[in-house]
Amino acid sequence: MTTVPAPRGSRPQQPKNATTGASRAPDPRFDWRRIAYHALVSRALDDVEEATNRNRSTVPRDHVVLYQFSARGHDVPQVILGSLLDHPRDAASAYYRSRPLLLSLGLSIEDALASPLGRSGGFSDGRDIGVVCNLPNRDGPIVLPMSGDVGSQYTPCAGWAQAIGYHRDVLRDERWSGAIAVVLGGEGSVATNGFWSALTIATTLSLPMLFYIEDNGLGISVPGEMQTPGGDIARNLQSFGNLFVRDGDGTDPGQAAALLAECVGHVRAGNGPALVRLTVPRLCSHSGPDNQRGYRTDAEIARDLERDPLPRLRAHLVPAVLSHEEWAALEADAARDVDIGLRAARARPAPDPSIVARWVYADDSGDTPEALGGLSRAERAALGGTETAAADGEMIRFADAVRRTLRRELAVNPKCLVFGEDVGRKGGVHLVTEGLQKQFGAARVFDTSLSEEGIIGRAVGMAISGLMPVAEIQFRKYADPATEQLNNCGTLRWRTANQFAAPIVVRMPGGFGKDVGDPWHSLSDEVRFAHAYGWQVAIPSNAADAVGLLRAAMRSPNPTIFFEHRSLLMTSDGSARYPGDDYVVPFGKARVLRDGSDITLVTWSALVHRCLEAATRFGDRVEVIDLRTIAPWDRACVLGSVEKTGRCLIVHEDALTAGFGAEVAATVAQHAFWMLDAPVERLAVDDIPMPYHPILLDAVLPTVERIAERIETLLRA
Ligand SMILES: Cc1ncc(C[n+]2csc(CCOP(=O)(O)OP(=O)(O)O)c2C)c(N)n1
Repeated sequence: MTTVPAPRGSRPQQPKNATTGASRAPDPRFDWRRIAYHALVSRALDDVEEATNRNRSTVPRDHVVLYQFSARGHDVPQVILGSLLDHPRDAASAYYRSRPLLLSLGLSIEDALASPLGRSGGFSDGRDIGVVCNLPNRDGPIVLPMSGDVGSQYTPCAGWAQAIGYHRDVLRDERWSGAIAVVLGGEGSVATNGFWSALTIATTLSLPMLFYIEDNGLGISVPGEMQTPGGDIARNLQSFGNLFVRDGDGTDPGQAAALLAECVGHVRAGNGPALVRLTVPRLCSHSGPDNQRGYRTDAEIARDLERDPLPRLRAHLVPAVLSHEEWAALEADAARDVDIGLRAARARPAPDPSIVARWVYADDSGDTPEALGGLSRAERAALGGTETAAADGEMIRFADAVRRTLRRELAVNPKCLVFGEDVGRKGGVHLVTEGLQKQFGAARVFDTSLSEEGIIGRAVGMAISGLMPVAEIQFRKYADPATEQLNNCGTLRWRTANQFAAPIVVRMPGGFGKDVGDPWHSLSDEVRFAHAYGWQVAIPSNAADAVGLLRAAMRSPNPTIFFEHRSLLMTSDGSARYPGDDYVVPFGKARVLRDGSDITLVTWSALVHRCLEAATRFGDRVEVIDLRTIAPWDRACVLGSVEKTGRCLIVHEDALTAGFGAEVAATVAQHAFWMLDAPVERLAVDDIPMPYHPILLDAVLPTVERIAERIETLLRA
C-alpha cells in the first residue's frame, strides 16, 4: 500500500484493516475496462461542467449548470462499487456526488447532463437541481430518489433493505434473494440523525445494507474531526454490534476493489450490514459557488491533487489489463460519448411550465405511466371498496374501528405492513394494534427502534419497493423528529416528475385527552400537514369515518396522514356503527351532520361533537359540517352551505394563528363574500400550548359554552 499525504481535516491514510495494497494485480473478477470507461466519462462530465461554469460570461446562459457539484476524486472507487451492484433488486441511496455510481448503473450520458442543465426529462424534468438524482431502473439496480438534505438518504435505504426480506420471505418472491441496499454518504453525513437511525435499524435487524462512507476530510469547510472524534467513523465503529467494518484508501483501486468486494460479499451472503469508509480527495470546491479560499490553502489543494485516483487507476490497469493504446482509446471514447451526450442534452427542450403543477398528487386517470412505488393501479382496483355503509353494523369505538380496518387490510393485502414504537408486542400505547402481531406475525406487524425519522424513512423505502406501509407515530408531537422524511415523502412524486412515489399511511394520535392535556401528548397542529406538499390529511370525528378514511388511505396512490384524536379513541363521542369491511370514504368529501338555516359551523375531529351539542340550543338554525379531511378539503360543501346560511363560524382545536380555519375563512371571504350577513369568524385555541391541569385545559379549548356564545353573537349580527 502506498503512503499518501493526509489532507487537512482527515486522518492518516493508512487504515488499520486495509488488507490489500496498490501493488496487487488487478482483480480479474472485475470488468476493469468498463470501470475505467465510466470513471473517464465521469471525469469528462465534470470537466465540461466546470469549464462551462468558469466561462460563464462567454457561454450561453442555458449551457451553464446553475448549481454544480463535482464528483472529481470520488469517482474511481464509486464506479468500482457500482460494478458490484449487479442484482436486479439492488438499490442504492445516493448522494450529490454519486453521478459516477449512477453511470455505472445505467444512467445515460445525455440524462447525466440534461438534469443539471435543467432540460426536460432526466431526474426531475427540470424541477430539482441536477445532482439530486434517482434512477428508476425497472429491471436493474435502482437508485432511490435522493433528497437535498444531508443524512436523509439513510433511513429510506434501510427501508429498502428491510423490504428485501419481506418480499423474499413473506411474499415468497425469490427474485429478491441476494439483493442488497447500499447507501452513500460523506464523512460529514455521519453526524446526522439519519445515519444513526439507519445504523440502528440495520444492525438490530441484521439487514442486507452497506454503508459506503466517502471520506474527503471536509464537509463544506468543516473538518472530519468535527463529525466524529478523530475523524474516522470506521475506527470509531469497530466495536459496534453486528456491523462488519472496513476502512481503506479509496485512491488505491486495488485496495478499494478488495474492500468493496469484501463488504458487498458479506452483505449479499446474508451476514448482516457492513460499513466501509474509503478516504478520497475532493479535487474541487464543495460546489460551483464555493471558492475554498477561506478554509483550504494552495498547498492543501495541491496535496490532494497528488492523490487523484484516476492516474492511479491507469497505473493499476496499464499495462496489466489494458495496453497504453487501449487506455488512450477509452479516453477518446469517453470524450466522444460525452460530446455526443452534451449536444443531445443541449438540444432537449426546456421543461414545460404548463405542467409544473402536475404530480404533486398522483394523476390516477391512467393516462400517465405508473410511478415506481406503492401498489399498482391494478392491485388497488382489485382491492375494491364501497362508499355505501353496511346497514345495522354494531356500535364500535374509534380505536376498535382502526384496529378492525387494519386487521381486514392485513388479511386482504399481503403487501400491507403495520409498525411503530410499541405497536407489535404491546399492541400500541393506545392498544389500537392490540392482537395484530399475534395474528399476522412479527414480519408484518412489528415494533421499531425509537426513531421517528427511522419509522418514516423506512416506510418510504418500503413503499418504493412496492409495499403498503402503515406507520404509527406514537403521539402527534413526536412526528417532529420525522419532519424531514415526511416533507421529502410528500414531494417525492413531484420532484421526480412522476417516476417515483411513496404512498405511505402515517397514523398519529393527538389532541386533548379525555380530562387531561399537556404540550407533548395533546398537540394537534394538523395544519402543518395540510401545508406540506403532496400529503392527504384525514382527521375523522367518529369510528365509521375512521374505517372509511383509513381504508381509502391504504388504497390511495398518495401518502396520507391519518389523525386519531385521543379523546375519541375510547369514548362514546368517537363511537359509531361499523360501516363494513369494504367501506371507503373518499377524500375531500365533507359531511353535513345537521342542517340549519342561519349559520354554518365548519369543524373537524373532536370538536365536531362540541359543535353538535352547542348547535342543539338554536333549534334548526345551525348547520354543522364535519370536514373529515383537510387535504383535500370540501370547498364546495362549505361554500354551498354559507351561500344558504349567510354566516360562517369555523371551530378547531389547533392554534388560531394560521390554523386551518384561516384557510377556510379566506376561501369563504373570497368566494361567498356577497352572501355574508356577518364576518366570517374562527373559534380556536388562542396560540397557547396545551396545558396539563383540567382547569387550564378547559380555559383554552373551545367549550360547548363558548361555541354557543359565539353562535349567539353571530346570529345577532
Ligand atoms: C440537513 C442539511 N444540512 C446542511 C446541508 C448543507 N450541506 C450540503 S453538503 C454539506 C456538507 C456535507 O459534507 P460531506 O457529507 O462530508 O460530503 P462531501 O460534500 O464532503 O462529499 C452541507 C453542510 C444540507 N444539504 N442538508
